[in-house]
Amino acid sequence: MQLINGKALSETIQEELREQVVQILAKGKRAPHLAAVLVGENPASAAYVRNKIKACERCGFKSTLIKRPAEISETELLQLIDDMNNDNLLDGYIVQLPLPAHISEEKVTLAIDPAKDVDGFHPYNVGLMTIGKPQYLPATPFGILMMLERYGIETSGKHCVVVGRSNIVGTPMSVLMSRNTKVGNATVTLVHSRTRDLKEETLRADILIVAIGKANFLTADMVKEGAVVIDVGINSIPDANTKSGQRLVGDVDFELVAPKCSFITPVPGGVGPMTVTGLLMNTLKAYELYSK
Ligand code: L34
Repeated sequence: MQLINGKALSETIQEELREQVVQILAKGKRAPHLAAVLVGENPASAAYVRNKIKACERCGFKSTLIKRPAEISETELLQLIDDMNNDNLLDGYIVQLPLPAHISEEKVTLAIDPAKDVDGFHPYNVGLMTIGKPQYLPATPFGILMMLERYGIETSGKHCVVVGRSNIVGTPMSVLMSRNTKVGNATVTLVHSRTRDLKEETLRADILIVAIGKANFLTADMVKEGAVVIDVGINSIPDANTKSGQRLVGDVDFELVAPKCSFITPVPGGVGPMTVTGLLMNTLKAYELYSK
């Protein structure tokens, strides 16, 4: 069993990004600039956004954190988005999800200029990805592709089972793994809450990508010997032995699943840091494509 170290790989790729920024600055140009909008006080969202801002600093990107109270109106948020769309010195931005219930995530996503949509969530970018002409890949699937590539994990002809059909992970992941690309060419099965015999499907997987949001959902009896397991879940569970009284776990019962795997990602330190790195890659691409 080999651990896929997302944290270390992130550091390597972020170092490469930093070198590219050094080259940009040496030409007398400005640094790439990412903004992140954080609405409300969700501690998990705050932690993720903090990691994004810290990564920008490490790579020499300019970053702007825009905090707004949970009570912000939809109109005010849409106005902020309009301002960011018109800011020529801002290459890309994200609006961290989830948003408070009174704000339509769909309206917000549609308001983002696709050129600045470094999350890759706008339907225009989803469409480009789906037809194999991607502009920005959604950061988590992008991060997973980079992991598979850099760890030399063969995907062509393999049976990939994706667990979960969210717009930001499961659905795009299933599309990307089936495309005719370097990391791709897999035969993909997408399973979800209505799948009749989930275990029968997961047991057939050479590559299992689990993004369902339930702690310890994937147990050892659901995994084929030698499978590659990518754990996208990030769940906080009570743990009396930690200072905070909580601990992060994925969707995979890591203890018992890991011994069966050829490769497995840990939580934390697996997919999460790669999501952050995917976002930075997209921001540099936005800069290269559209900065004047
Ligand atoms: N708009 N909303 C938007 N874009 C995104 O790409 C996200 N996502 C998901 C939630 N909402 C979003 C993230 O940023 C999930 N996500 C995310 C990003 C980073 C990390 C986890 C999830 C991460 O850094 N995880 C660390 C541990 C973090 C901690 O200590 O709490 C890890 O090692 O897994």
